[in-house]
Amino acid sequence: MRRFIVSAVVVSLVTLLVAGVASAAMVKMVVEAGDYFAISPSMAKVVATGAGLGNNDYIQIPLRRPHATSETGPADTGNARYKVNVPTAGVYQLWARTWWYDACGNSFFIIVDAKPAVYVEDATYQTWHWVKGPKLTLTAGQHTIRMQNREDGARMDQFMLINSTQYVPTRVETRTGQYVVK
Ligand SMILES: [Ca+2]
Ligand SMILES: [Ca+2]
Repeated sequence: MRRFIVSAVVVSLVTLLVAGVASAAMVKMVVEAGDYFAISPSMAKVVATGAGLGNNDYIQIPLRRPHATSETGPADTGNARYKVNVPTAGVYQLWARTWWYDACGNSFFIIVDAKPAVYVEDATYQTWHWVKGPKLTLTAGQHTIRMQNREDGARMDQFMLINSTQYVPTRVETRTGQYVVK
């Protein structure tokens, strides 16, 4: 009898825990850089097999000659535009898997819907790595995300939106095509 009561309590606790987790379900949206619905120069898509990339592609603002040696404004508004279907309203951490040429080629503008531009950057050069970007407050439904030229020599393989502050990506993520509208 006593064992039965303990079991019943444990079952109740597990039920509560599962319900709690379900109400704050993690949403992870992984977008391949090549899954844009529109692109305009100088943003360009590059196909590169065997380079450890998601879907063997990336987008880039090609390196200009001469490459800037100081922080100057971008030469054009080249960009790639994506549509994502956000299943649950919330605050989403943006991460971008990037490759930067140098300190004058290490950022992209990010423009969500008609909001002011923000950007992503860090100081790790000439290797693919994830960079933590801005936090975005998103309603449920469709949103447009524009990755735009800020400096030449910047590349992006994937980007991710996740409603968790705990998750830190370290390698190529599995594309979640169900959230992307092409
Ligand atoms: Ca820079
Ligand atoms: Ca890719």
